[in-house]
Amino acid sequence: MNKYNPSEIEPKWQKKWEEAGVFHASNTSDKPKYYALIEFPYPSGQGLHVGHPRPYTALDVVSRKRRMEGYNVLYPIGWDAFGLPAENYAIKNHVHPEEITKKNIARFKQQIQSLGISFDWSREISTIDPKYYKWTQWIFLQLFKNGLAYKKEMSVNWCTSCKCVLANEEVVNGVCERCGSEVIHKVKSQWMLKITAYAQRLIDDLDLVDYPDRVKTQQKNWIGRSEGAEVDFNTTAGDKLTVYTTRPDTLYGATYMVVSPEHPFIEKWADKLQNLDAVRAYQAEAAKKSDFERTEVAKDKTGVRLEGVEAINPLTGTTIPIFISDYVLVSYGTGAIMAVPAHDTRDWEFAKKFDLPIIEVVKGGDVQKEAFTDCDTGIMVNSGILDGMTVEEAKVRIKDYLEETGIGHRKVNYKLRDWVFARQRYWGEPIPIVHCEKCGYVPIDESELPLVLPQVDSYEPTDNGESPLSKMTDWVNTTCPKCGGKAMRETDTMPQWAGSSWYFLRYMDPHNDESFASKEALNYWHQVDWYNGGMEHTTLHLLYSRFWHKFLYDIGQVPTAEPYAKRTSHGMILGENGEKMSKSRGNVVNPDDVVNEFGADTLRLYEMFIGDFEKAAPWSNAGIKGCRRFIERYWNLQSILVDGEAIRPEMENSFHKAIKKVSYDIENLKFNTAIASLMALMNVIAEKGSINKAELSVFTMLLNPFAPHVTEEVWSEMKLGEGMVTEQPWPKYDESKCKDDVIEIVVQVNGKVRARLCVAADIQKDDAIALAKAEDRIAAEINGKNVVKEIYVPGKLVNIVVKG
Ligand code: ANZ
Ligand code: ZN
Repeated sequence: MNKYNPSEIEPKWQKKWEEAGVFHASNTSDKPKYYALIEFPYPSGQGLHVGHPRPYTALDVVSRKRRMEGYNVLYPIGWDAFGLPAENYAIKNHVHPEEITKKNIARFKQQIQSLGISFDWSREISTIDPKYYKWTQWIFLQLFKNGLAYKKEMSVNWCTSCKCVLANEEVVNGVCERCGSEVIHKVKSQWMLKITAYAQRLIDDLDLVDYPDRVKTQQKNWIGRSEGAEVDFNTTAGDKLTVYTTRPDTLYGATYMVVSPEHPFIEKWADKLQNLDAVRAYQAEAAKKSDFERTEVAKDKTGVRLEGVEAINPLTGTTIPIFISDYVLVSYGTGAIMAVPAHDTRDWEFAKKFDLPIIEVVKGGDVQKEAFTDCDTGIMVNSGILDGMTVEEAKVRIKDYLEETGIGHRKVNYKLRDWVFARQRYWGEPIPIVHCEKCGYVPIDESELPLVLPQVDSYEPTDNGESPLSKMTDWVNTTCPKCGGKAMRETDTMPQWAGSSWYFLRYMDPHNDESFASKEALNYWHQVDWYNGGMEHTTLHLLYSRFWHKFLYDIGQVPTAEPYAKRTSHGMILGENGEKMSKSRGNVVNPDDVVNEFGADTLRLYEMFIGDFEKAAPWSNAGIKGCRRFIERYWNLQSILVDGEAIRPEMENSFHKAIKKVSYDIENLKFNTAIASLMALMNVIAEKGSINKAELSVFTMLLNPFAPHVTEEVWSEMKLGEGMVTEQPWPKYDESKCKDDVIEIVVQVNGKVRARLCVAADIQKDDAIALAKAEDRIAAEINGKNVVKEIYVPGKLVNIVVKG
């Protein structure tokens, strides 16, 4: 027997698998299909991180097990390769983003291949490949043709450092998610995708999928459905000011109104406003703030009263003032509110500051001292037709009343905003639209796709916020596909999230030039069966891709309403100190170093053993050494191998239990306890001092999904069977052989628990009772008493009934 040498056997088996094509999925197979998916990586300049192999190995374990169970498995990989980091790096180092991206992909590929993940490399895709983004552009055109892509002047998040528009999701705590710089508002004409048209279905269809509760909850909160009413307030300017409220029951307590600084009525009313300068100054201040800053509850309330225009409470007839304040957002509801200081905290603080009346309309708090908000069970007061009702009753009554009188109507609102689908940057998919003075926005002919991203000399963002493509006048100036007149190409590019919104479909048929995937391939693969990815993508990629998929479903392009049947999420791998790995903390572990020192099998085994898959786990060098030792113990089984075509009787229980446990645990994300049960089995074998061929073959098959290289080597060296381990059927267990050999039973005296005993699982009644009576505590308890009854419930308890 040779010494265990992973650096020799690992590349050897990787080559053999690739040559034999054992991980290539077939689009025409009689086997049942299984589609496992991990989030394809963004090939960053840092190379692979030890966090990457955690999900890759987990679904590799599942995929390898599925193949052994007889499935035709699709487990693909590709590159999410457009985006800012490469572009920023390119600008800094004066290399073309394409060049640096391709270099990064090559490095990532080599690193991932060294791990022996059973990806089907023949289906590798890259979002920057024109053959791929042809179809990203094609889907965009279908969205446009169906009225779901539109251009709109709007206030957008603008990163002062990236000089780029950001989606709401990319603004975290008021700063740019990527660079940490301040985010301000800027008005720009933007391409938008109408994801809001799918808001309700994105909530409802969560019932169709198997996602963790925390993922479903986050998506629902992000979509933010609320039920309320829109109410019209007459104003002295003549226009009706419409508000959205979730509490129309508090209408009698509305003592003033607030419009957002961007509300269009301010322009409309400009000539009526006596303090226009102060209003304008306030608008300018507000434009500098992020939504996050503006709506923070703790923030000091500011605002300016609109002098010259007033509103009338439609129920009380009272004249009430109108303010502008930045705590009301232009992008939610109608951009205007009725303020009820007695029952809303922000309104209360504002009212105190500006000395506005506070009228209690729900009994129960002391509204002069603080807002009484937790009032769902309260009784209405000072509320005319609503007096004496519960809040719940009042909500229904007032909505009916608003509708009867035409003052307002029921309304459902969503927090979800339409998706800003454009960046003023170079490194992205060109948007295949031209602008013609006569015809407006016109899609380019589908036969002209892909619209290839032109080579440019300078890919720096421009200071005026236009895309670098705008400087390429030759490319920009074109003819209108509709009227043949002069037209200009759109120069913004698509956001990072475009390519990842449908990539899982491309894997089904990655080389198709006629369509994004053939109908046959789509019908065959149907849907992703198991998708694992990071929690940080819950409200971004996961929501976006569900939206695109639903759209494709609606236009008859895909067979299912939902893209992913099941979703799971892994925890992060932290540094040894329990902190996030980062260069600045100096705690980054490079997977290449681990592979070189210990081998890929050890890294894989350790990544699966490190802890609860769904939770964050700190890296540990001691832990990795332990995993390496375990693999060596497995390797050394070759030296105690004896003949034998069947598992020996005295080993049956241990082996069948291990098969059952590993099988169950893999399906339930309990990779760590699956490995622990193999370690326990190893101890049983060590105690026995030998292992026979049948036993080693089962052990090898169970360990194979975790440590595929070393198991193939032992399988072939010890001639355990035909072909590769990968091609063997997954071991089956016999339930009757899984019984625990020792069980714990309870011993009662007169029905009260007095002792617990470990007994043989198949113990007979007489023996169980004899053992129970012999136990010290029981013997003392029944000593000198009259035993009137002895009961044995098999596998559970002995009860001794005594008298005297
Ligand atoms: C009166 C009222 C009384 C309100 C009360 C609340 C409590 P959700 O549940 O998040 O949908 N609102 C409406 N539009 C707004 C905007 N553009 N910017 C800031 N706030 C806005 O919240 C709906 C509530 O948030 C609405 O109901 C409105 O205040 C406020 F005791 O109206 B409410
Ligand atoms: Zn035209």
